[in-house]
Amino acid sequence: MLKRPISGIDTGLLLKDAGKLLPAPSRRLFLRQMAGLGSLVALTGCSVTDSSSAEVLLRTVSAYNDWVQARLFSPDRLAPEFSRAEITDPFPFNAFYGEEDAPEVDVADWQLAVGGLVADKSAWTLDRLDALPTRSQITRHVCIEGWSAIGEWSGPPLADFLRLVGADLSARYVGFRCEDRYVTSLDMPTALHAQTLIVTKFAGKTLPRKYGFPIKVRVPTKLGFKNPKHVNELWVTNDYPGGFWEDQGYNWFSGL
Ligand SMILES: Nc1nc2c(c(=O)[nH]1)N[C@H]1C(S)=C(S)[C@@H](COP(=O)(O)O)O[C@H]1N2
Ligand SMILES: [Mo]
Repeated sequence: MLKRPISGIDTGLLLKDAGKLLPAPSRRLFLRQMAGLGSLVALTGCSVTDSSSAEVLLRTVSAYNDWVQARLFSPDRLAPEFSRAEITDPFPFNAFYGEEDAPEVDVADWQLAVGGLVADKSAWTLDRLDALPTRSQITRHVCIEGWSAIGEWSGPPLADFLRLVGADLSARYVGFRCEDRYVTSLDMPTALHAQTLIVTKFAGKTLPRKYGFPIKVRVPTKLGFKNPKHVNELWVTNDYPGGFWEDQGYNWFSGL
């Protein structure tokens, strides 16, 4: 696949890493069409002399990819929805720890903190969230680790919530922090997407502990790691918030 080997670098591993930095559709394109590091170098004008400049190069490609994807993202394009018969049962669990370590939240103590560029920073209880109009949808969750599953999630659209609290809708990001200290963030157009929900119910019932009780944010236009569970803080900002996996090199936009 490679036109010319570069000394000191395991080019096969490097390409595998490069692939990981890119979301699925671009990753496939990348692996199928890239002639290897030669064309990567031609594309960016950087030369790869050691693994740290290779890393810089790959991050440049990933950042460029975020930029392209953000511009291609159409707020009107909907993720496919499925029938009840297509639901995956049992639905897989995933987190950066095992299922038995999923946070146990006492809803009496729980609040959703709201901060950043919003007019009303008052915290939300689950009852208050439950009083908002909800939407239900059956969509496919796609994990970067190579599995996908179809489930039914319901709750108030995040867009309605952001409008209600007087969020600055021209801000760039919405950040999320969770009970397990997981963090992720969305671009504002995705946060305002019609299918992006503050989920309070899974399969029509109270969201189970392992799937994010009391709330998760379901984003069917993004990879699974951009769907935070056990969210207890949300903030609107123009400062790049990053995230747990994003900070370890996963492509930030990660659209589907
Ligand atoms: N708080 C929190 N949210 C999280 C994660 C996590 O570790 N902690 N993992 C993410 C990843 S990688 C995936 S695939 C999904 C898994 O959600 P599930 O358990 O409902 O399948 O949750 C996402 N949200
Ligand atoms: Mo994931």
